[in-house]
Amino acid sequence: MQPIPTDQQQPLVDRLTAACGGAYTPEQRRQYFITGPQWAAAYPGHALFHAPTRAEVAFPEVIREYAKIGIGWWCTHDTDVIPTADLGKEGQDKIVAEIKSCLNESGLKCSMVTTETFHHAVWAASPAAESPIVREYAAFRVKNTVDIGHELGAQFAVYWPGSLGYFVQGAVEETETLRWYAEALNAACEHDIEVARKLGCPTLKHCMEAKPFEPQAEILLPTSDAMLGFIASGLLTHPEMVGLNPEYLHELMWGAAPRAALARALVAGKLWHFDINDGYRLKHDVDIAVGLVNPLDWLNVLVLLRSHGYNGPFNLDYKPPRTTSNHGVFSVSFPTAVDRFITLWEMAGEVIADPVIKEATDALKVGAPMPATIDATAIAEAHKELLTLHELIGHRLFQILVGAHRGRVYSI
Ligand code: GLO
Ligand code: MG
Ligand code: MG
Repeated sequence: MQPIPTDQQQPLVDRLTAACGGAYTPEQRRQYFITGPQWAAAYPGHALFHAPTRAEVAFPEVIREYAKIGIGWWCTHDTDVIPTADLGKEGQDKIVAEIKSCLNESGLKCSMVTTETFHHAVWAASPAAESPIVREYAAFRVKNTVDIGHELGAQFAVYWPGSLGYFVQGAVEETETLRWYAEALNAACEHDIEVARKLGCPTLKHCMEAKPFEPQAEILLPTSDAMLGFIASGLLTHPEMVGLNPEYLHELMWGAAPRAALARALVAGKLWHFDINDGYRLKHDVDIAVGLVNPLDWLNVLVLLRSHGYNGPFNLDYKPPRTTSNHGVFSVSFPTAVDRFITLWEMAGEVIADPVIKEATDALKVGAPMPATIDATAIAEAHKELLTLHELIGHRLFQILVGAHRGRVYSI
Protein backbone atom coordinates (compact mmCIF):
# COMPACT_ATOMS: atom_id res chain seq x y z
CA MET A 1 0.00 0.00 0.00
CA GLN A 2 1.18 3.52 -0.82
CA PRO A 3 1.41 6.18 1.95
CA ILE A 4 -1.96 7.96 2.29
CA PRO A 5 -1.84 11.74 1.62
CA THR A 6 -3.58 13.82 4.27
CA ASP A 7 -6.39 14.89 1.95
CA GLN A 8 -7.24 11.25 1.22
CA GLN A 9 -7.39 10.14 4.85
CA GLN A 10 -10.93 11.34 5.67
CA PRO A 11 -12.38 9.68 2.54
CA LEU A 12 -10.56 6.47 3.50
CA VAL A 13 -11.99 6.54 7.03
CA ASP A 14 -15.47 7.26 5.65
CA ARG A 15 -15.22 4.47 3.06
CA LEU A 16 -14.06 1.91 5.63
CA THR A 17 -16.76 3.05 8.09
CA ALA A 18 -19.36 2.45 5.38
CA ALA A 19 -17.71 -0.88 4.58
CA CYS A 20 -18.30 -1.98 8.18
CA GLY A 21 -22.03 -1.84 7.45
CA GLY A 22 -24.61 -2.61 10.09
CA ALA A 23 -25.27 1.01 11.03
CA TYR A 24 -28.67 1.95 12.48
CA THR A 25 -30.51 4.91 11.01
CA PRO A 26 -30.81 8.16 13.00
CA GLU A 27 -34.55 7.35 13.43
CA GLN A 28 -33.75 3.95 14.91
CA ARG A 29 -31.12 5.47 17.22
CA ARG A 30 -33.60 8.05 18.47
CA GLN A 31 -35.88 5.28 19.81
CA TYR A 32 -33.43 4.78 22.68
CA PHE A 33 -32.96 7.08 25.67
CA ILE A 34 -29.34 7.69 24.68
CA THR A 35 -27.90 10.96 25.92
CA GLY A 36 -24.84 12.75 24.58
CA PRO A 37 -22.76 14.87 26.94
CA GLN A 38 -21.42 18.22 25.81
CA TRP A 39 -18.08 17.44 27.47
CA ALA A 40 -17.63 14.07 25.71
CA ALA A 41 -17.89 15.49 22.20
CA ALA A 42 -16.03 18.67 23.11
CA TYR A 43 -13.10 16.83 24.72
CA PRO A 44 -9.92 17.92 22.90
CA GLY A 45 -7.82 14.93 23.98
CA HIS A 46 -5.88 16.56 26.80
CA ALA A 47 -4.94 15.01 30.16
CA LEU A 48 -2.24 15.34 32.80
CA PHE A 49 0.40 13.92 30.46
CA HIS A 50 -1.34 14.75 27.18
CA ALA A 51 -1.47 17.87 25.07
CA PRO A 52 -4.75 18.27 23.17
CA THR A 53 -4.95 16.58 19.78
CA ARG A 54 -8.23 18.17 18.61
CA ALA A 55 -9.95 21.52 18.65
CA GLU A 56 -12.66 21.98 21.31
CA VAL A 57 -16.18 21.90 19.94
CA ALA A 58 -18.74 24.43 21.13
CA PHE A 59 -22.34 23.49 21.97
CA PRO A 60 -24.04 24.64 18.72
CA GLU A 61 -21.92 22.22 16.72
CA VAL A 62 -22.17 19.38 19.26
CA ILE A 63 -25.97 19.68 19.30
CA ARG A 64 -26.16 19.80 15.50
CA GLU A 65 -23.90 16.79 15.08
CA TYR A 66 -25.75 14.75 17.73
CA ALA A 67 -28.98 15.50 15.89
CA LYS A 68 -27.53 14.23 12.60
CA ILE A 69 -26.33 11.02 14.23
CA GLY A 70 -29.67 10.42 15.93
CA ILE A 71 -28.64 11.04 19.55
CA GLY A 72 -31.90 12.46 20.87
CA TRP A 73 -30.78 14.04 24.17
CA TRP A 74 -27.96 16.35 25.23
CA CYS A 75 -26.53 17.05 28.70
CA THR A 76 -23.93 19.38 30.13
CA HIS A 77 -21.95 20.62 33.10
CA ASP A 78 -22.74 24.23 34.00
CA THR A 79 -19.19 25.35 33.13
CA ASP A 80 -18.99 23.36 29.89
CA VAL A 81 -21.15 26.07 28.40
CA ILE A 82 -21.13 29.02 30.81
CA PRO A 83 -17.88 30.66 31.92
CA THR A 84 -17.55 30.42 35.74
CA ALA A 85 -17.61 34.22 36.05
CA ASP A 86 -21.01 34.42 34.30
CA LEU A 87 -22.80 31.86 36.44
CA GLY A 88 -25.97 33.25 37.98
CA LYS A 89 -25.64 36.46 35.96
CA GLU A 90 -26.99 37.95 32.76
CA GLY A 91 -24.30 36.19 30.72
CA GLN A 92 -25.80 32.89 31.83
CA ASP A 93 -29.32 33.84 30.73
CA LYS A 94 -28.05 34.74 27.29
CA ILE A 95 -26.19 31.45 26.86
CA VAL A 96 -29.09 29.38 28.20
CA ALA A 97 -31.39 31.10 25.70
CA GLU A 98 -28.94 30.27 22.89
CA ILE A 99 -28.80 26.64 24.01
CA LYS A 100 -32.59 26.48 23.99
CA SER A 101 -32.78 27.75 20.46
CA CYS A 102 -30.05 25.31 19.26
CA LEU A 103 -31.92 22.42 20.90
CA ASN A 104 -35.21 23.51 19.33
CA GLU A 105 -33.69 23.89 15.88
CA SER A 106 -32.12 20.44 16.04
CA GLY A 107 -35.06 18.71 17.70
CA LEU A 108 -32.91 17.60 20.66
CA LYS A 109 -33.95 17.66 24.30
CA CYS A 110 -31.84 18.42 27.34
CA SER A 111 -31.90 15.35 29.60
CA MET A 112 -29.58 16.33 32.41
CA VAL A 113 -27.53 19.12 33.91
CA THR A 114 -24.60 18.72 36.27
CA THR A 115 -22.45 20.99 38.40
CA GLU A 116 -18.70 21.03 37.89
CA THR A 117 -17.16 20.63 41.37
CA PHE A 118 -13.70 19.42 40.40
CA HIS A 119 -11.91 21.69 37.92
CA HIS A 120 -11.89 25.26 39.25
CA ALA A 121 -9.41 26.32 41.95
CA VAL A 122 -12.34 27.18 44.23
CA TRP A 123 -12.81 23.41 44.76
CA ALA A 124 -9.18 22.78 45.78
CA ALA A 125 -10.31 21.87 49.32
CA SER A 126 -13.47 20.19 47.97
CA PRO A 127 -17.01 21.53 47.51
CA ALA A 128 -17.52 20.76 51.22
CA ALA A 129 -14.49 22.72 52.38
CA GLU A 130 -13.97 24.08 55.90
CA SER A 131 -14.70 27.67 54.91
CA PRO A 132 -18.43 28.48 55.10
CA ILE A 133 -17.96 30.83 52.13
CA VAL A 134 -16.84 27.98 49.87
CA ARG A 135 -19.78 25.88 51.03
CA GLU A 136 -22.24 28.68 50.41
CA TYR A 137 -20.76 29.05 46.96
CA ALA A 138 -21.21 25.29 46.41
CA ALA A 139 -24.87 25.62 47.44
CA PHE A 140 -25.27 28.52 45.01
CA ARG A 141 -23.76 26.41 42.22
CA VAL A 142 -26.01 23.39 42.70
CA LYS A 143 -29.12 25.59 43.08
CA ASN A 144 -28.14 27.49 39.98
CA THR A 145 -27.78 24.18 38.11
CA VAL A 146 -31.32 23.27 39.21
CA ASP A 147 -32.51 26.57 37.69
CA ILE A 148 -30.67 25.85 34.44
CA GLY A 149 -32.11 22.33 34.40
CA HIS A 150 -35.69 23.57 34.70
CA GLU A 151 -35.08 26.28 32.14
CA LEU A 152 -33.86 23.66 29.64
CA GLY A 153 -36.56 21.13 30.51
CA ALA A 154 -34.18 18.54 31.98
CA GLN A 155 -35.44 15.64 34.10
CA PHE A 156 -32.18 14.80 35.86
CA ALA A 157 -29.41 16.51 37.79
CA VAL A 158 -26.18 14.56 38.32
CA TYR A 159 -23.57 15.06 41.02
CA TRP A 160 -20.12 13.63 40.65
CA PRO A 161 -18.64 15.15 43.84
CA GLY A 162 -15.22 15.47 42.18
CA SER A 163 -12.76 16.77 44.75
CA LEU A 164 -14.69 15.50 47.80
CA GLY A 165 -11.69 13.91 49.51
CA TYR A 166 -8.13 14.78 50.43
CA PHE A 167 -4.46 14.31 49.67
CA VAL A 168 -3.18 14.53 53.25
CA GLN A 169 -4.76 12.27 55.82
CA GLY A 170 -5.98 13.98 58.97
CA ALA A 171 -6.32 17.37 57.30
CA VAL A 172 -10.10 16.97 57.06
CA GLU A 173 -12.55 15.30 59.43
CA GLU A 174 -14.59 12.92 57.30
CA THR A 175 -17.90 12.98 59.18
CA GLU A 176 -17.92 16.77 59.17
CA THR A 177 -17.09 16.92 55.45
CA LEU A 178 -19.87 14.47 54.63
CA ARG A 179 -22.34 16.52 56.68
CA TRP A 180 -21.31 19.63 54.78
CA TYR A 181 -21.60 17.86 51.45
CA ALA A 182 -25.11 16.75 52.42
CA GLU A 183 -25.99 20.40 53.12
CA ALA A 184 -25.25 21.27 49.48
CA LEU A 185 -27.45 18.44 48.19
CA ASN A 186 -30.17 19.46 50.63
CA ALA A 187 -29.97 23.01 49.32
CA ALA A 188 -30.36 21.71 45.74
CA CYS A 189 -33.38 19.53 46.60
CA GLU A 190 -35.11 22.21 48.66
CA HIS A 191 -34.56 24.79 45.96
CA ASP A 192 -35.84 22.32 43.37
CA ILE A 193 -39.05 21.76 45.35
CA GLU A 194 -39.67 25.54 45.41
CA VAL A 195 -38.91 26.05 41.73
CA ALA A 196 -40.98 23.05 40.64
CA ARG A 197 -43.92 24.28 42.71
CA LYS A 198 -43.71 27.71 41.06
CA LEU A 199 -43.43 26.23 37.56
CA GLY A 200 -46.03 23.54 38.23
CA CYS A 201 -43.69 20.79 36.99
CA PRO A 202 -42.09 17.74 38.62
CA THR A 203 -38.85 18.08 40.56
CA LEU A 204 -35.65 16.79 38.98
CA LYS A 205 -34.23 13.38 39.80
CA HIS A 206 -30.99 14.09 41.68
CA CYS A 207 -28.41 11.39 40.93
CA MET A 208 -25.06 10.88 42.66
CA GLU A 209 -22.12 9.45 40.74
CA ALA A 210 -19.20 7.74 42.44
CA LYS A 211 -15.63 7.37 41.18
CA PRO A 212 -13.10 5.43 43.25
CA PHE A 213 -9.81 7.17 42.32
CA GLU A 214 -9.15 10.75 41.12
CA PRO A 215 -9.15 13.67 41.43
CA GLN A 216 -8.08 13.36 45.08
CA ALA A 217 -5.74 10.80 46.63
CA GLU A 218 -8.57 9.57 48.84
CA ILE A 219 -12.25 9.88 47.99
CA LEU A 220 -14.96 10.11 50.66
CA LEU A 221 -17.73 8.49 48.59
CA PRO A 222 -15.75 6.21 46.25
CA THR A 223 -18.41 3.69 45.15
CA SER A 224 -22.11 3.53 44.33
CA ASP A 225 -22.53 1.42 47.47
CA ALA A 226 -20.93 4.16 49.58
CA MET A 227 -23.42 6.56 48.04
CA LEU A 228 -26.37 4.30 48.83
CA GLY A 229 -25.15 4.37 52.44
CA PHE A 230 -24.86 8.16 52.30
CA ILE A 231 -28.37 8.56 50.86
CA ALA A 232 -29.78 6.40 53.67
CA SER A 233 -27.55 7.95 56.38
CA GLY A 234 -30.11 10.43 57.68
CA LEU A 235 -27.99 13.40 56.52
CA LEU A 236 -30.27 14.16 53.57
CA THR A 237 -33.50 16.07 54.09
CA HIS A 238 -34.99 14.55 50.91
CA PRO A 239 -33.47 11.09 50.40
CA GLU A 240 -36.46 10.18 48.21
CA MET A 241 -35.29 12.79 45.66
CA VAL A 242 -31.75 11.41 45.50
CA GLY A 243 -30.69 8.31 43.57
CA LEU A 244 -27.67 7.09 41.64
CA ASN A 245 -25.92 7.62 38.36
CA PRO A 246 -23.47 4.71 38.39
CA GLU A 247 -20.79 4.77 35.72
CA TYR A 248 -19.86 1.35 34.29
CA LEU A 249 -16.12 2.04 34.33
CA HIS A 250 -16.09 3.69 37.76
CA GLU A 251 -17.40 0.47 39.28
CA LEU A 252 -15.03 -1.69 37.22
CA MET A 253 -12.05 0.49 38.23
CA TRP A 254 -12.19 -0.49 41.89
CA GLY A 255 -12.51 -4.17 41.01
CA ALA A 256 -16.26 -4.56 41.31
CA ALA A 257 -18.53 -6.54 39.02
CA PRO A 258 -20.46 -3.60 37.45
CA ARG A 259 -23.52 -5.80 36.98
CA ALA A 260 -23.58 -6.63 40.71
CA ALA A 261 -23.15 -2.94 41.60
CA LEU A 262 -26.09 -2.10 39.32
CA ALA A 263 -28.14 -4.89 40.88
CA ARG A 264 -27.55 -3.40 44.35
CA ALA A 265 -28.76 -0.02 43.06
CA LEU A 266 -31.79 -1.69 41.45
CA VAL A 267 -32.93 -3.47 44.59
CA ALA A 268 -32.57 -0.19 46.49
CA GLY A 269 -34.83 1.47 43.86
CA LYS A 270 -32.06 3.98 43.13
CA LEU A 271 -30.86 3.13 39.61
CA TRP A 272 -32.05 6.28 37.86
CA HIS A 273 -29.32 7.24 35.39
CA PHE A 274 -26.41 5.28 33.90
CA ASP A 275 -23.08 6.45 32.42
CA ILE A 276 -22.07 3.97 29.74
CA ASN A 277 -18.47 3.39 28.71
CA ASP A 278 -15.75 0.77 29.03
CA GLY A 279 -12.22 0.27 30.30
CA TYR A 280 -10.06 -1.90 32.52
CA ARG A 281 -9.99 -2.96 36.19
CA LEU A 282 -7.67 -1.14 38.61
CA LYS A 283 -6.57 1.47 36.07
CA HIS A 284 -7.31 5.18 35.80
CA ASP A 285 -10.50 6.53 34.25
CA VAL A 286 -9.76 5.69 30.62
CA ASP A 287 -13.39 6.27 29.48
CA ILE A 288 -13.28 4.05 26.39
CA ALA A 289 -16.48 3.78 24.35
CA VAL A 290 -19.06 1.16 25.29
CA GLY A 291 -18.35 -2.44 24.31
CA LEU A 292 -14.79 -2.01 23.02
CA VAL A 293 -13.18 -3.79 25.97
CA ASN A 294 -15.76 -5.95 27.73
CA PRO A 295 -18.55 -6.79 25.26
CA LEU A 296 -19.57 -10.00 27.07
CA ASP A 297 -19.82 -8.21 30.40
CA TRP A 298 -21.78 -5.42 28.71
CA LEU A 299 -24.19 -7.93 27.23
CA ASN A 300 -24.80 -9.29 30.72
CA VAL A 301 -25.27 -5.81 32.16
CA LEU A 302 -27.94 -5.06 29.55
CA VAL A 303 -29.68 -8.38 30.19
CA LEU A 304 -30.03 -7.29 33.82
CA LEU A 305 -31.33 -3.82 32.93
CA ARG A 306 -33.71 -5.06 30.21
CA SER A 307 -35.16 -7.72 32.43
CA HIS A 308 -35.78 -5.16 35.19
CA GLY A 309 -37.40 -2.60 32.91
CA TYR A 310 -34.74 0.09 33.48
CA ASN A 311 -36.04 3.12 31.58
CA GLY A 312 -33.56 5.87 32.52
CA PRO A 313 -30.95 7.49 30.29
CA PHE A 314 -27.94 5.70 28.85
CA ASN A 315 -25.39 8.49 28.96
CA LEU A 316 -22.42 8.28 26.60
CA ASP A 317 -19.87 9.41 29.18
CA TYR A 318 -16.73 8.37 27.38
CA LYS A 319 -13.85 10.14 25.69
CA PRO A 320 -13.21 9.70 22.00
CA PRO A 321 -9.53 8.64 21.94
CA ARG A 322 -6.78 11.16 21.23
CA THR A 323 -6.08 9.28 18.02
CA THR A 324 -9.52 10.19 16.65
CA SER A 325 -9.74 13.45 14.69
CA ASN A 326 -12.43 16.14 15.01
CA HIS A 327 -14.03 14.64 11.91
CA GLY A 328 -13.74 11.16 13.41
CA VAL A 329 -15.50 12.18 16.64
CA PHE A 330 -18.80 12.60 14.80
CA SER A 331 -18.26 10.29 11.82
CA VAL A 332 -16.87 7.27 13.69
CA SER A 333 -16.71 7.61 17.46
CA PHE A 334 -20.30 8.59 18.41
CA PRO A 335 -22.25 6.68 15.74
CA THR A 336 -20.33 3.45 16.35
CA ALA A 337 -20.69 3.76 20.14
CA VAL A 338 -24.45 4.21 19.77
CA ASP A 339 -24.68 1.30 17.34
CA ARG A 340 -22.72 -1.07 19.58
CA PHE A 341 -25.02 -0.14 22.43
CA ILE A 342 -28.14 -0.84 20.36
CA THR A 343 -26.72 -4.13 19.07
CA LEU A 344 -25.91 -5.23 22.62
CA TRP A 345 -29.37 -4.15 23.75
CA GLU A 346 -30.99 -6.23 21.02
CA MET A 347 -28.74 -9.17 21.87
CA ALA A 348 -29.80 -8.80 25.50
CA GLY A 349 -33.36 -9.32 24.26
CA GLU A 350 -32.21 -12.51 22.52
CA VAL A 351 -30.59 -13.73 25.73
CA ILE A 352 -33.81 -13.14 27.67
CA ALA A 353 -35.83 -15.05 25.04
CA ASP A 354 -33.26 -17.82 24.39
CA PRO A 355 -34.85 -21.26 24.91
CA VAL A 356 -31.59 -22.88 26.02
CA ILE A 357 -30.87 -20.27 28.67
CA LYS A 358 -34.50 -20.22 29.70
CA GLU A 359 -34.76 -23.97 30.19
CA ALA A 360 -31.39 -24.13 31.96
CA THR A 361 -32.36 -21.29 34.31
CA ASP A 362 -35.78 -22.79 35.04
CA ALA A 363 -34.19 -26.17 35.74
CA LEU A 364 -31.70 -24.60 38.17
CA LYS A 365 -34.59 -22.84 39.90
CA VAL A 366 -36.73 -25.97 40.41
CA GLY A 367 -33.73 -27.96 41.67
CA ALA A 368 -33.77 -31.70 42.40
CA PRO A 369 -36.86 -33.59 43.58
CA MET A 370 -36.16 -34.28 47.23
CA PRO A 371 -37.68 -33.42 50.59
CA ALA A 372 -36.11 -30.61 52.63
CA THR A 373 -33.25 -32.07 54.65
CA ILE A 374 -30.27 -31.02 56.77
CA ASP A 375 -28.08 -33.65 55.09
CA ALA A 376 -25.69 -31.37 53.19
CA THR A 377 -23.99 -34.23 51.35
CA ALA A 378 -27.33 -35.60 50.11
CA ILE A 379 -28.35 -32.12 48.87
CA ALA A 380 -25.05 -31.69 47.02
CA GLU A 381 -25.29 -35.21 45.48
CA ALA A 382 -28.87 -34.62 44.33
CA HIS A 383 -27.91 -31.39 42.49
CA LYS A 384 -24.45 -32.08 41.18
CA GLU A 385 -25.37 -32.82 37.57
CA LEU A 386 -27.80 -29.90 37.37
CA LEU A 387 -25.16 -27.36 38.39
CA THR A 388 -23.17 -28.03 35.19
CA LEU A 389 -25.81 -25.78 33.61
CA HIS A 390 -24.03 -22.71 35.05
CA GLU A 391 -21.14 -23.24 32.67
CA LEU A 392 -23.47 -24.15 29.82
CA ILE A 393 -25.24 -20.79 30.28
CA GLY A 394 -21.83 -19.06 30.05
CA HIS A 395 -21.13 -20.92 26.78
CA ARG A 396 -24.54 -20.01 25.37
CA LEU A 397 -23.96 -16.32 26.19
CA PHE A 398 -20.68 -16.51 24.27
CA GLN A 399 -22.50 -18.13 21.34
CA ILE A 400 -25.07 -15.33 21.33
CA LEU A 401 -22.27 -12.75 21.45
CA VAL A 402 -20.56 -14.22 18.38
CA GLY A 403 -23.76 -15.12 16.53
CA ALA A 404 -23.29 -18.91 16.78
CA HIS A 405 -26.90 -19.26 18.00
CA ARG A 406 -27.97 -18.02 14.56
CA GLY A 407 -25.88 -20.61 12.79
CA ARG A 408 -22.63 -18.70 12.37
CA VAL A 409 -19.90 -21.37 12.23
CA TYR A 410 -16.11 -21.46 11.96
CA SER A 411 -14.56 -24.36 10.04
CA ILE A 412 -16.86 -27.00 11.46
C1 GLO B 1 -15.72 11.83 35.59
C2 GLO B 1 -17.15 11.65 35.54
C3 GLO B 1 -17.84 12.80 34.89
C4 GLO B 1 -19.25 12.84 35.35
C5 GLO B 1 -19.84 14.16 35.08
C6 GLO B 1 -21.31 14.18 35.42
O1 GLO B 1 -14.99 10.93 35.78
O2 GLO B 1 -17.50 10.46 34.91
O3 GLO B 1 -17.75 12.76 33.51
O4 GLO B 1 -19.97 11.82 34.77
O5 GLO B 1 -19.16 15.08 35.84
O6 GLO B 1 -21.52 14.75 36.61
MG1 MG C 1 -19.42 9.68 34.51
MG1 MG D 1 -15.24 7.88 33.76
